[in-house]
Amino acid sequence: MSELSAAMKELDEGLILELVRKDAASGRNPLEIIGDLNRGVVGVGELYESGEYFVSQLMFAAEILNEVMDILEPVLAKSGAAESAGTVVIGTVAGDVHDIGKNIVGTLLKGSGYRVVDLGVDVPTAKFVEAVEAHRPKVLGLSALLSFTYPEMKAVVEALKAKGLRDEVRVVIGGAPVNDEVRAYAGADLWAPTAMDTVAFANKVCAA
Ligand code: B12
Repeated sequence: MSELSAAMKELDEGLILELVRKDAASGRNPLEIIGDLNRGVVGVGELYESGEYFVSQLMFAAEILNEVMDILEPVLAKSGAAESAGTVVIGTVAGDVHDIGKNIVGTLLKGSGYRVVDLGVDVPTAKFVEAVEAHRPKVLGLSALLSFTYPEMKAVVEALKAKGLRDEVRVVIGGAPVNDEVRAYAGADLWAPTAMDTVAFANKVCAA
């Protein structure tokens, strides 16, 4: 585990911000920095599951990541294409407020030149449909980390069908416990286990 991953796992805010600033200034690829942080966050999740960390520590991890993203977004923006590669709408489905992974996905997409319309968390089905109607994205990203919110993803896909919008947009789903079975259940086009899969998928869809 790198020093940055370990600092993330230990929630050493000062050291994390110092290392990220240093790495970013030295020209280290921001995607590698995010990779290190991701490994640390997985460690945070494990400590939570084993009872060593509590919800307050998870919230703190999310706060630290938001601060880190404030540092990395301009770096990612500089490395992205100047013109918009296309529009992507993302959001976390109704009933679910997890947003760390979704925010990473949004940041990476922005860094790759996409216009990202982030609807936030706990987004009702109707709001996803309105956003697809208004922004006509080629890709819609749905995030869900709670198993009981999987029906919400299916509901969004069904609502797009009912409005005749389903053929216009590719639906990609993500979030730690999601898998290809959930994708099939929801009627989505792709399950993206990592943020980079989302970017690769958007690149493929938008280039077509
Ligand atoms: C942090 C965290 C929280 C934080 C969230 C803070 C925040 N702002 O997001 C807080 C404390 C609020 C929280 C609350 C709860 N949580 Co919680 N939480 C987690 C935890 C530890 C880490 C999740 C995380 O951020 N991971 C880091 C990110 C980077 O990873 P990621 O989300 O997987 O994202 C990557 C990919 O999945 C993908 N991706 C993610 N989103 C998207 C979106 C798109 C469009 C795409 C394409 C890809 C993509 O790309 C990302 C980057 O590579 C997980 C444990 C775990 N192992 O995942 C539990 C976990 C998700 N939580 C869980 C639970 C049960 C809850 C609560 C119900 C707890 C409670 N009893 O109150 C509440 C629910 C609140 C709600 N209504 O949403 C369970 C869910 C179980 C299940 N399968 O249903 C988990 C799995 C823990 C567990 N094992 O019990 N939680």
